[in-house]
Amino acid sequence: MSPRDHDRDGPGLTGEALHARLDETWRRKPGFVGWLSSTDHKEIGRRYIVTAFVFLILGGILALLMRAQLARPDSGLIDPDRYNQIFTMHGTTMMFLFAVPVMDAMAVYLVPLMVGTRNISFPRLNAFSYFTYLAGGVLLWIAFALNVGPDAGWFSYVPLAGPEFSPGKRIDIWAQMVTFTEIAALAVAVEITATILKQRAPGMSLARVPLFVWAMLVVSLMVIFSMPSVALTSGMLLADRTVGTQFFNSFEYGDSLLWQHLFWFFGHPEVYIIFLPAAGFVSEIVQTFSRRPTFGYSAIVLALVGTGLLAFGLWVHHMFATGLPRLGYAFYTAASMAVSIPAGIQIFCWIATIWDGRPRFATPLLWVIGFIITFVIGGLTGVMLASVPIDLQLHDTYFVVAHFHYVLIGGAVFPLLGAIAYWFPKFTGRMMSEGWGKLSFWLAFVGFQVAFFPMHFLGILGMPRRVYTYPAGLGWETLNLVSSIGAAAFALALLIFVLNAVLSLRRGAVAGANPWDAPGLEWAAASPPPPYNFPHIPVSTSRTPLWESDPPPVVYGLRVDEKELVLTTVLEGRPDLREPSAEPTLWPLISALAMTAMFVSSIFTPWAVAVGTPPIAAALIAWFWPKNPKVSPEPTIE
Ligand code: HEM
Ligand SMILES: [Cu+2]
Repeated sequence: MSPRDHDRDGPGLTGEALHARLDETWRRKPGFVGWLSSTDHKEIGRRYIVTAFVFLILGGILALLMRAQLARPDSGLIDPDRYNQIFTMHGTTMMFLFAVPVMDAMAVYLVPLMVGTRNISFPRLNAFSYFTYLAGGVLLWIAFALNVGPDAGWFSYVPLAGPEFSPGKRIDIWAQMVTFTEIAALAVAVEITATILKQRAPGMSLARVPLFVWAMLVVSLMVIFSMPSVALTSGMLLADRTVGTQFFNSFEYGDSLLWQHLFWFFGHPEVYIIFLPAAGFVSEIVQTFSRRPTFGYSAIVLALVGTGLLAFGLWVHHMFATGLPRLGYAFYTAASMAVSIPAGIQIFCWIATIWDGRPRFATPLLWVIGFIITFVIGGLTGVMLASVPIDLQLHDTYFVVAHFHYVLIGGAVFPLLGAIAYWFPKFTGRMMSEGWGKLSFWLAFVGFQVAFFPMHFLGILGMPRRVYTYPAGLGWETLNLVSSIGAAAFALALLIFVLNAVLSLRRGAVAGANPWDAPGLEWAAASPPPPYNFPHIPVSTSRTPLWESDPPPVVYGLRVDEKELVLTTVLEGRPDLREPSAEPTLWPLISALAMTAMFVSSIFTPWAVAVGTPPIAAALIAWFWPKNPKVSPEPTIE
């Protein structure tokens, strides 16, 4: 027997022998260095998820501080300067360090499993992206602890954020942190796109791709088109502040509105970059717990794509109060209202699925129902704000704060928590407690409404956002107090959720591979999946493969002594090539460190760019240095 025959998986090599062989090939190196150099998408995804939740908790603590300050009129708990830092840090943390990264993180973990492959494409870039994200977040929070936290709001409008009105380092740090997180998000977008287009299991034609995966494909393309805009604009801001360019200075032929255009060209799609993955979670959860395929698959895919396209046509609705040409008002109002159509289509499809199925009201489905109710309210206030006269009235009041928390928390955090409860057994091998899960859901749902519904009225009564206090006698006292109590209840619910997750890690019931009787390929892997995900690459037979046959049919013939992947054709998912997946290495970490050194010191001197670039280049060259060229992959699988 030639060594080659021996080193393939096949009908002969099964059970323990196969597992041991694959484990040896795919397992990462032991110890701390092994941990730092890991390129396993599950390990990086898990790290990413945990880190994002840490930022959620930090951002949540800031939210509670604000609500404590606003609970009573004329409160002196927090001084105005700290308050400015706190709301800016809260918004920045939630958007840049929690909401987008957590969706990326879920995708990094889930997409390879859902499409039936052994690792994400570009696994080293994946490791790199986590470290850059972490560096950006740590930079921001260290600065905040040192009282140099940014204070110009999470969208840092110029001229307030410009050199004249924001001297010091606060805004520079904000601008660099944005760049870090955008690099991370772009890296993940590229990996996810390539994984979805080229690494799907044999048989998974585009018409069989799970809806969460579809959502992530659309989101990744949106990231690729929108993130450069914010990275560019934060770079221009930094240049204005450090080397005296005048991009945003209207007195020197710059244009301060340019900031808003470039920022919201990213900032509006960002909302859908957060919402569409959540919609993907919902489609998966609804399907499993209604025990029937999601109603209207093609309609949902079209809705996802439609949202992705429309989202780029309405950034200007954030700028209605700046004074625009009349035709602009009409166009962007129409586009803003039109984007509710694809959302509506999806909502009707989900309701139809539940209606027509045999629903089992486990916690994940409860979160979805809470999501539908809350998100619809947020959508309705969104349509109101899309109308220019109403927006001019309510602009920068608490009505807007109510609206965006309805869509961000209702539209993304609720589905996310449902998704964690749903995939928790896959992540950890254990079930989360249903009792504590239901308690956390009900407390969160009620607490959320109590916290944020009154803000609509506060806004209509004229309470502006971003004020650190207000005088008594304006009729705002009771509503603010109620809102703060609701916020505390909501925070308690999140705490219970997190505790439930932590305790279930040890004490939860052992799950098995497919505890919910779910149809997706990720449930064909063990729980938690081994480093190689699947002992044999599964074949997709329909949109709900495990409802056709569990375990699914598999292909044979991959090497077991090398990290080999199957590449398939973009449209039909026919097996095409075998390709080695990159080995783990420390170079992504070293590159990220070199980049961090350059970015952080460039806040202090522009020379850092010149001095800091060669080390980055050296690290990248080492990273991509070709070594032990692999046996060239054979073109087909037999
Ligand atoms: C316990 C839950 C939360 C509470 C009580 C809360 C409360 C608040 C408050 C009081 C403000 C300041 C409003 C102002 O003065 O203008 C605010 C702003 C904001 N929140 Fe939250 N929030 C929560 C969760 C979230 C989450 C989960 C997200 C995003 C995923 C988020 C995103 C934002 C953003 C983007 C801002 C704007 C910040 C700025 O104006 O610069 N919040 N929130
Ligand atoms: Cu918008």
